[in-house]
Amino acid sequence: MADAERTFVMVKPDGVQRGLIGEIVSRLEERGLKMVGGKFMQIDQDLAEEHYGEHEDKPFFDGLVDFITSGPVFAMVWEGQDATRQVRKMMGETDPAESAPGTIRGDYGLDLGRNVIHGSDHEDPGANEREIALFFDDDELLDYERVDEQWLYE
Ligand code: DAT
Ligand code: MG
Repeated sequence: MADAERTFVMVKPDGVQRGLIGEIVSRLEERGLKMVGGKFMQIDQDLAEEHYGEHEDKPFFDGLVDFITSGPVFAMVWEGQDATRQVRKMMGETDPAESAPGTIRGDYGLDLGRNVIHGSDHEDPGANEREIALFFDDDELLDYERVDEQWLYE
């Protein structure tokens, strides 16, 4: 496998409330990505502010922090070839209204502030590792082989 990497993915509170955890996990699993960590959790204020620190000066920051702390989320780490960029492509655009049908945000969202899923930014080098470390301890991430890997990668 070339470019094997890990990326941070999260079903946001709206996705949890709307019963979309299974659908989102299924899409990533069926694509061939491998879940190596998962945690159903409530994000507190400090973690929210750190996770979204790059947006602290934006007008939507407070609303974003309120939203992401408003209910449980399902935080995950997924591994695979070019995983960060591929997850972003599967998510669609930041605004669900601009996201193509077939993408997660394009199929399950309508509003920018309720866009169902988070994935590390592939255009921000190190964002994946930084976010994984923020949400998971090393011993919460598992190394294992999926039985289909020899059929997924040349
Ligand atoms: P993404 O989640 O696609 O990485 P981002 O990092 O630019 O997008 O922004 C983080 C989240 O903040 C995004 O998922 C939804 C919210 N958001 C972004 N831009 C916004 C805006 N102009 N108004 C309201 N919420 C916004
Ligand atoms: Mg982002």
